[in-house]
Amino acid sequence: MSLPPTRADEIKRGLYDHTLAGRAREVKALTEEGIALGIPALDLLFGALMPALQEVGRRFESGEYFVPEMLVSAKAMQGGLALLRPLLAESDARGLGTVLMLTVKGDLHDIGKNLCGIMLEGAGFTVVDLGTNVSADRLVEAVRQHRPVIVGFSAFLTTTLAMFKTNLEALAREGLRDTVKVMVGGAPVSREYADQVGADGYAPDASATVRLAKGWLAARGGGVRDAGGAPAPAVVPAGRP
Ligand code: B12
Repeated sequence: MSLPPTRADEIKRGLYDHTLAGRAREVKALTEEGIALGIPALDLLFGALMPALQEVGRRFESGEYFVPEMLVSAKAMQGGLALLRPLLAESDARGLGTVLMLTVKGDLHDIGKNLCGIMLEGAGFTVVDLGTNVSADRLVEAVRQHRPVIVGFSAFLTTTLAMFKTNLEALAREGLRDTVKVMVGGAPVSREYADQVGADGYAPDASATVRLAKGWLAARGGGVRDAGGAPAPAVVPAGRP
């Protein structure tokens, strides 16, 4: 005999369905209710919002959904994510250093990057988010300005993956490559591809991103500098997560 669904189950089911249908108002209301009821933010995210977006991707691939459907679903999901953000990023510490995050030029996908940013903030990093469609010139300028310890490139299109290499080359040309660790990610990215373009690390999801970033700090003795502070210590060779 199965138990009747609890309100928490109904909320998660509703979040999934409404995200899939792109109903932003309903997603916002249910996320608020879920938070008020004490459903863990990670449960709302990984138990409802993310699976819905995965299903959107599946439907797009099979021709059931087109760009407009994908867009309204993504917007609805992001409305929920914005409400969860303060809970996911709750942290007393902010001293681990600055991570610069961006989606590469030509690419507008930012949900995965945003999620990584939120989790990095939660882990104690200061995150500077440059947004989407970021050129190599803008990256170089931002590295000079913010002096991050880590830079993260996100790409979701096979056609924009090549920008990882463009960005890495720009950093090298400007003498900045050895001042930062570079991590890459996004749906079509693999560890092999990350190695091939010369990134220092790859992570398949936000938790692995945090592990990777923290692992790099640990590997260099936890020593970090403040954003805008003294020059970065030499980059140490890093293992993959
Ligand atoms: C939502 C969505 C959109 C939205 C994006 C809205 C937004 N603000 O992001 C909109 C509607 C704008 C869109 C547009 C397009 N899209 Co789109 N989109 C998607 C969809 C459904 C979901 C992507 C997503 O956000 N997933 C959720 C996140 C959380 O995914 P995730 O991979 O789990 O994220 C984790 C990791 O990737 C990692 N990670 C991510 N970034 C980083 C960065 C670093 C540094 C690290 C370490 C880790 C890391 O951590 C994340 C968190 O855990 C995917 C389908 C899919 N399966 O990916 C298609 C998809 C990516 N899109 C696709 C396509 C084709 C397009 C369009 C070209 C469609 C068109 N004809 O116009 C345009 C391109 C626009 C552009 N120039 O960028 C294809 C790409 C195919 C390919 N191989 O190139 C996909 C795969 C759909 C498909 N199955 O065909 N899209």
